[in-house]
Amino acid sequence: MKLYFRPFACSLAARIALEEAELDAEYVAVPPGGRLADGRHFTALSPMGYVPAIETPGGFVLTEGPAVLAYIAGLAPEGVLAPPHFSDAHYRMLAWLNFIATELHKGVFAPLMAGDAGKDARAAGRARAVRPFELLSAHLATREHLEGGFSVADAYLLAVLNWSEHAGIALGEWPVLHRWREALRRRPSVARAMAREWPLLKAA
Ligand SMILES: N[C@@H](CCC(=O)N[C@@H](CS)C(=O)NCC(=O)O)C(=O)O
Repeated sequence: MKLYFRPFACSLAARIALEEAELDAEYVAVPPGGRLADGRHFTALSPMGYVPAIETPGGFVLTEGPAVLAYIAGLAPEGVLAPPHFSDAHYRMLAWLNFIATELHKGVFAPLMAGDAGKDARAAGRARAVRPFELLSAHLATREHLEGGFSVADAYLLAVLNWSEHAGIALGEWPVLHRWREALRRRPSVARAMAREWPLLKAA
């Protein structure tokens, strides 16, 4: 399986999941112009040009972070990347994936990190962070993970919270989330995934 990624983008969550479950994958960095080494343009795989995308040797291609993460979780033994199938916790984990994708990734961070975001747009973006950050802080104040044990939802949340400072959000003002991020960064799979992508980000 190939994982198409950009360093420290939301695709980092998929790399963390693969590391956590010790699943083999080939990691393909999508070049700035999108032209892949095999001659295809990345949009042939991911029509919006977005990472993450995965491609199996059999030609199965999947895009959209939450779906990609659910797919990878399904490849791992039960309980490693997701709560047991059909359990309440499993569906709550899916709800967290959607929450992170919509309320945080696209709702808060994407507008804040857009190159053309002016002062007012930034202020509005930071204001939109308050409700989901409050909700997450209350939830994680008494928990180590979003739902039961570590899951792909934690990996996605970590990938998104990594952008805080770049997006102009001082995560230190959210002590629960700041502590949670620091703790998760110490998890071996997370530390390994970040260490692999850090030099690529610096070189970009
Ligand atoms: N709806 C997509 C959005 C993914 C997305 O926004 N990916 C960003 C990186 S986090 C991307 O590839 N942006 C294009 C670029 O960086 O050129 C998903 O949920 O996977």
